[in-house]
Amino acid sequence: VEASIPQQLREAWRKLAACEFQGKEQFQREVVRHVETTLARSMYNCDDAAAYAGTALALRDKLVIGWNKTQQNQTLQDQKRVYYLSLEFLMGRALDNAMLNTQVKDVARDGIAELGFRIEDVINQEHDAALGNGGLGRLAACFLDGLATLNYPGWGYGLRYRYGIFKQEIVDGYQVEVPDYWLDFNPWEFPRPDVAVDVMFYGYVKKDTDSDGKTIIVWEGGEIVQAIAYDVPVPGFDTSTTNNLRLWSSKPASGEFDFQKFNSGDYEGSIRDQQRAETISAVLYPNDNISAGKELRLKQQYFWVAASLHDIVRRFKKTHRPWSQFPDQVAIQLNDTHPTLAIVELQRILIDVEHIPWDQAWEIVTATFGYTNHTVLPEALEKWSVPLMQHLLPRHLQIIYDINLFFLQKVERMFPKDREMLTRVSIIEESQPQVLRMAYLAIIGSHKVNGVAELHSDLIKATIFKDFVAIYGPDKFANVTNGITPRRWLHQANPKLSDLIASKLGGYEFLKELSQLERLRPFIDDKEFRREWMEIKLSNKIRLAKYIRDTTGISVNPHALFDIQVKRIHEYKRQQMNIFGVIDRYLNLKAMTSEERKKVVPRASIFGGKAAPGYWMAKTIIRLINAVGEVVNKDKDIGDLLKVVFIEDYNVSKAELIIPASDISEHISTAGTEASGTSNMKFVLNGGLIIGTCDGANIEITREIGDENIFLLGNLAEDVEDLRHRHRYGQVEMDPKLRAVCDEIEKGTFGDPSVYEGLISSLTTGCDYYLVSDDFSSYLTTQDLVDEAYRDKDGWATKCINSVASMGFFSADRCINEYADMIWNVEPLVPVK
Ligand code: OAK
Repeated sequence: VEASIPQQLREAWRKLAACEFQGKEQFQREVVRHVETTLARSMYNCDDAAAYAGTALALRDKLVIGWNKTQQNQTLQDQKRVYYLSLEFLMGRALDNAMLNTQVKDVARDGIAELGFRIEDVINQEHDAALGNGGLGRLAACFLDGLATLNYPGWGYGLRYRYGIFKQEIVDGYQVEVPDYWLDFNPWEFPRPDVAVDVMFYGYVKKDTDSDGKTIIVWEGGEIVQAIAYDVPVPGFDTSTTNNLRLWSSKPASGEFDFQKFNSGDYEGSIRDQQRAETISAVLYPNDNISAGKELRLKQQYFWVAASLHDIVRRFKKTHRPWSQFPDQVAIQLNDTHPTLAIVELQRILIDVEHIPWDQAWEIVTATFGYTNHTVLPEALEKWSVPLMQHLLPRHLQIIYDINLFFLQKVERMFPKDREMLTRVSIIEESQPQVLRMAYLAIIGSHKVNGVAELHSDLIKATIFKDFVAIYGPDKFANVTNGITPRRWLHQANPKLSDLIASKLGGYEFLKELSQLERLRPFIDDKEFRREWMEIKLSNKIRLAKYIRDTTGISVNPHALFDIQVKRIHEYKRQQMNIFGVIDRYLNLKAMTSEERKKVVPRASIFGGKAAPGYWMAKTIIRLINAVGEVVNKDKDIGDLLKVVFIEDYNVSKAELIIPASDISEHISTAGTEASGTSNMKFVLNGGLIIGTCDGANIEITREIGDENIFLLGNLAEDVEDLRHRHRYGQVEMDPKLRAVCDEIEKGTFGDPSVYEGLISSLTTGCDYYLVSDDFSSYLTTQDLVDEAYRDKDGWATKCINSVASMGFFSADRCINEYADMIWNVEPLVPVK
């Protein structure tokens, strides 16, 4: 490489190499240096924000040293790397995580205290990196942590949105969206202006002949946008390995910014062109489990995929290996279908640019990619219009046609008499206009397809991808049950519990080998241990109650049973069933005598979550939760017996506050709809119990912790089809208690009932697609069992501790190892000191 320093000068460099701070004093020196020089502030104007900036910059320097070494080592070792392509990375805050993973938090706490600041206040200054919607984006973030911790050479590739997921404000009970401009001060990213890739859109395709007289295909004449890399260091826990998350930002390609217009005084025209380019990476689409189908979204997808593949191919070509070895050097995982065009783009590069014969190229492509499906909801399955693809990416559409043709020929050979099969499995759906089924393309272009929990993986094989199992055989389909990083979701979110566990297990080894939690079991009868355990839970509840009081004015008794449902608002997740249950509870309390009320277990029903801005029904559910809260929380008859809270703007850092405070959390999706769920794992790991349906990972959680430690309810996935059929044919009477709840809403007890007409009619004329009525009585009885169990404080503690001891399986590290063995075929690297 031309930029590298000549051999004879390298000794001088080595002597001068930057080194990490060691100990408190050096840390403090670095913080003060950054405050005084980088920020040009002083002790006379250093507020919490400046203290955060100084601390973050000191930590960043530390990370960069390990990061550089890791990257040099990965290049030197030249082993197979894995690339995780995800349109979403819901990283949350970085400072606390960096301190914990590099194990300098105690030093930093003491050091910053001596400079006049509380570490918690400093940490709270940080803006969440919220480049994601929900489960899929947070999973990507947990996977990056796992990859680094296990020393895998693994990169993330994503988009650097200028605006992450919107901030949610609640105004008069309604959700209002506010843009999340998060890049004002972001010390965790490094712009790489030298890593720039030109990406083309539109244009036309023509046949040409090369110098040897061979026919070649040329795609040209399109609009070019430049992708600039921004790198984010991802430190592993207790290792020097620091991986890279590369996010692409769009800008006009050099020469594209219209100087003609600019010089002729048409500033607006020239700025418009610039903005058009910048718009590509401007904003995250705020839909969770819904595909928007907008042209700009498709542009985002291709822009990101083309830049990432260019980067990966460039890195491979530096090794001068033959192309046949590409899959031995590169594994690419597709996080849902959003990056499916990567399959087409790699095939295009191999055939059009590298002139490799189709079959050989296709073998390389399919050996490289793996595809993870994250949902069976029909509205989330991506389908792009053929005319749109033709316009935006004409060459790619041709290649898709060819992929489809060869695939259908193969299917025809296998099932010669089955015309319907061909229609069913074709990438092209014969609708008006025709659309491309991206999931089918992803399956055809990958060597492995996986679901994210056992039930989900079984369901995709039995339903949406059934034909493909017949075509490829069952071995192409696998399950990798999701996991979570115990570093963020136990150690960082719940330091007291982590410390208590460490005190019993003799250190923090369990954070790297979560199955070690099993060793808690001998302490189950240790009185002092149990007391400390429950005291920690109470202190986490007090912490949350204080936050709720400070932000909403509602006072929640920390001794009440905290019942929490925090996740994206979606009909399939059934927050409506929860709030209907709350209304039923309220009606029961109102009907009781004061003597009867004395026996009631006080409860705080806590909700949080964002609705997609265009998802009217989800917004109505938020409105109802807030309306119920307004009535219940000021009802003198009720007092502490029931409180209803909606926490505004649920995000990763709020999750870290909320999850450790739960007694019970709700995971009550209609069976068969929630692919896995991951917050269910977080809640149990933090010593909370679950009320939930037999859906997603709830089933495996039950298997691990035992069915005596979980409150299961409702119909099974196998019953859903039949129940829906009966609703459609008017054969189901609404559950009487649900009827009573609806009547109460319609009476106007929770304000203008016309607001909730649509919500209620979804249960009646709408055929109750999510089967609220069918599960409602089971839900209520199960909630009664929860109350009953909570009365027995000792029994409850036993359940919680036993559950935590059984959660080892749900570590993201286990997941990453499964992907590495079964799908990626990559090995860890020995980290450099
Ligand atoms: C988002 C957009 C499109 C398709 C799926 C999603 C998504 O977030 N799915 C969620 O993925 C999580 C991680 O695998 C699962 O735990 C959730 O059940 C699933 O809804």
